[in-house]
Amino acid sequence: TPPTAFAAADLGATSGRVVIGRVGRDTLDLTEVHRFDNTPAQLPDGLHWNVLGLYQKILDGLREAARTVDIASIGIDSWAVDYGLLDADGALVATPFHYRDTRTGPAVAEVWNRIQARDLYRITGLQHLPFNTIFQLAAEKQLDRARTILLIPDLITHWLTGSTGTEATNASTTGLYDARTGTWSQPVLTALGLDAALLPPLRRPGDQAGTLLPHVVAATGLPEGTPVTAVASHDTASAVAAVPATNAAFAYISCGTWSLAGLELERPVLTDASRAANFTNELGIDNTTRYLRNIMGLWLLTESQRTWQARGLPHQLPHLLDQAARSRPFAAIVNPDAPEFLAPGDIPARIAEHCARTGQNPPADQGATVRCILESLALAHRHTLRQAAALTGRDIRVVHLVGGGSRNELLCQFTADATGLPVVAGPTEATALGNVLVQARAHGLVDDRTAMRRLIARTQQLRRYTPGGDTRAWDSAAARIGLS
Ligand code: ADP
Ligand code: LRH
Repeated sequence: TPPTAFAAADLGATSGRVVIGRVGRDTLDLTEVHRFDNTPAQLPDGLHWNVLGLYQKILDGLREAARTVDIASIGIDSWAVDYGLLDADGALVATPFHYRDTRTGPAVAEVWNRIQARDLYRITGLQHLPFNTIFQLAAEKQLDRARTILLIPDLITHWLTGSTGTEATNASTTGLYDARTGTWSQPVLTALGLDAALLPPLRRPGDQAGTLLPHVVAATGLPEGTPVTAVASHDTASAVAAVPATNAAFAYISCGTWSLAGLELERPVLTDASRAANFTNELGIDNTTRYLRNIMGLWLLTESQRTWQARGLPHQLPHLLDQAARSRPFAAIVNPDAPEFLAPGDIPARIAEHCARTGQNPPADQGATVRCILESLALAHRHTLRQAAALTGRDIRVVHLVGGGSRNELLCQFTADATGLPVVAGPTEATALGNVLVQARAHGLVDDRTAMRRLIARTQQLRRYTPGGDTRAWDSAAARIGLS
């Protein structure tokens, strides 16, 4: 039998793509049909996503996919936490905010006044990030006009099909979802005074969300009745589903705009120690727990590149990475998760300030800045994985690094050296592969999670990095910024 083709639309914070995944008995092949930038817009009231533009690009990609091959189903995933509001007529109330918008500052304390952070963690198991949906909703000025809250992939799915639902892996990033019961948390909603009717019913990865609306059929050339399948619509959940692990003692780092580093568990860890370490218990496929922590990730690099570009300085990745490779090791180290790195702006200047504050000489040039970013990320990877192992009593034998960051050889090698563990890098498009394989599984083409991972391990290009270098140098660099 010939392979079956699925379309996956994957929206990352830096770029989006539509890919075709062809899945056969023992084959898996991914073809990118459309890639586009995801450029947020700073408006007078704050930082927003251009969701209509992204939707249009997805339609363009689907049209290209339809021209290429028969598409059995479509899956949509994106970054987490952000949402659109629909009014009683189903119209978008306002342009969705970007999670890097700073409006949630005062909302955090307001929420914790209504429900203590400790109680919230015991229910949701969610790490504290100032932009979690729960804080955004507390800062939301348009809630009175809203009848429905839709997370970004659910909003796109709604525009494609007219159906309304919330996919559960992404719901688990809101702060409104009970990690123990797998339902919206009524106690949390009550504490916040949020009407449960605003939140659409939950869907699970593999559920059918709906079929394309007639005008979408007309716009894309896809056949009438083409289904949209709920995938693990949180991009990180799709990426973790596609980690090509063959050894049970694996850790993963989904490395792109963010580094999401952690373990796959059978159940959440809701202890005070886990909360103190700010680990999250987000939902994975098959009701697994994604026990991980957000690390600031390659945002530090892309945002530095943006600053340099605006100043007319060299900003191309190959050049910068080459300069970094030639720079002196451990000249400057920062804690990548310092709050000042979250909002858009002049990251190189903030790194210099951070160094000055911590008694270090600021990086001397662009190469030194990039080296500082990559070594600091490797140290944060190491710190996070060690804590994950300690908090769960798990052994880690191998680190799978997936996402766009797996193409950064320096970062992969640094991560192996810092952790003292072998790093298996790839696939680069883990998220899109996870999206495709959840659809393929819903269509009966793949048996289970293990089979999905084996198929990826067998068919995708992976690169192995062996730990080396001077372990003690990493130890002392870590100690310098309290990341031991
Ligand atoms: P997201 O889904 O969050 O938008 P991706 O997984 O697409 O992120 O990863 C994007 C990142 O991957 C870029 O910021 C860049 O740093 C890195 N990257 C992409 N291509 C390369 C490459 N050829 N070499 C090194 N790094 C790369
Ligand atoms: C990665 C990601 C991450 C979230 C952040 C908002 O794209 O989904 O898992 O914490 O974006």
